[in-house]
Amino acid sequence: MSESTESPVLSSGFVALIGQPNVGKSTLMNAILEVKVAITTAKPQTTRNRILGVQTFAGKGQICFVDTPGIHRSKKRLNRALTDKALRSLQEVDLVCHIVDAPKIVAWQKKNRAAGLPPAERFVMERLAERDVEAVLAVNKIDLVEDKLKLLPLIENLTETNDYLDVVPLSALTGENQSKLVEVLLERLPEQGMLFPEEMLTDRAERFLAAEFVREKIMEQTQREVPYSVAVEVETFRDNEDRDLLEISAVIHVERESQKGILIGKKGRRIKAIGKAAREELETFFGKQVYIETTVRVEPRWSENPRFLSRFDYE
Ligand SMILES: Nc1nc2c(ncn2[C@@H]2O[C@H](COP(=O)(O)OP(=O)(O)O)[C@@H](O)[C@H]2O)c(=O)[nH]1
Ligand SMILES: [Mg+2]
Repeated sequence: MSESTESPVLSSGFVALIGQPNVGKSTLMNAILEVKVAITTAKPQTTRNRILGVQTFAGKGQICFVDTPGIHRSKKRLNRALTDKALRSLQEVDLVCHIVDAPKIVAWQKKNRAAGLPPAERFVMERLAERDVEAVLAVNKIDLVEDKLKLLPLIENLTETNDYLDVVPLSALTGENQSKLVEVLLERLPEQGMLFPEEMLTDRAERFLAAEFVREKIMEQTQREVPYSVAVEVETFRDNEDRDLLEISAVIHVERESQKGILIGKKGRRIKAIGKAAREELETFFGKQVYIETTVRVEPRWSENPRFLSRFDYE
């Protein structure tokens, strides 16, 4: 048997996307998948679950991303559960992709006239170092760093604590250098053939994705504590083939009566706007007309309630 007739074994494996809240983990995963499976907003702590996103690169391999909640220090039960969830995923993957927000760190250094890292970033670095995992560093949002010369000293600061296999500056928003990251990840993953069928996108059910799109619209359209006091559950997800329509009903749980008032808004205007924005997003995703009905329900202090947290797979 000559070796030249054998096709090469493709690389594949699980890559955890980890980092502080709001550094662009979900945006990066969606960009590489070319589909939005994880919701993203300008607010921190948008992601609350581990979400698998699979992309197959023909002839090269398959990357199975594990998008995670942001790692941060907090006293709140929900936030601690989310950080724990992210840290646990470190142990369950082949490779870690640590993402940092370049312009944010540069701004912090300028403000503090310091060359080190912000405490919140050091917190993530230390958690990584403790676990002794193989990691690649993705220095994100370089589209917002005007002076590209600032990137070199920044990368030096970032690589002082941990030994990264590779460092890739990139932008998840513009796509700059994204293919370089893909290349680097594929190189580092084991040669073990495909783990999932080529058309596999995520392990999350349609019901979960629908609830997440609704939560994204709420997070975008509300302020202060309200985005963090909301949990969304899809009760009905019915494909009405006669009418070629997806029928969805969602319950929006809030913690207080006042939050219910805010969500519904004057003459129901806000909930209507949320429903409309969610419907448009769902129609794009499912490629089908959607009818969506929402109900707002008060569930006092759900974010401190272990039973509720596990029902939503937050804890
Ligand atoms: N300018 C810029 N914004 C980005 C980039 N990547 C993510 N963002 C924005 O950063 C915010 C947080 O992104 P998200 O993916 O939700 O962050 P996550 O909490 O780490 O998952 C969103 O407003 C994104 O649009 C980037 O490369 N450049
Ligand atoms: Mg996220």
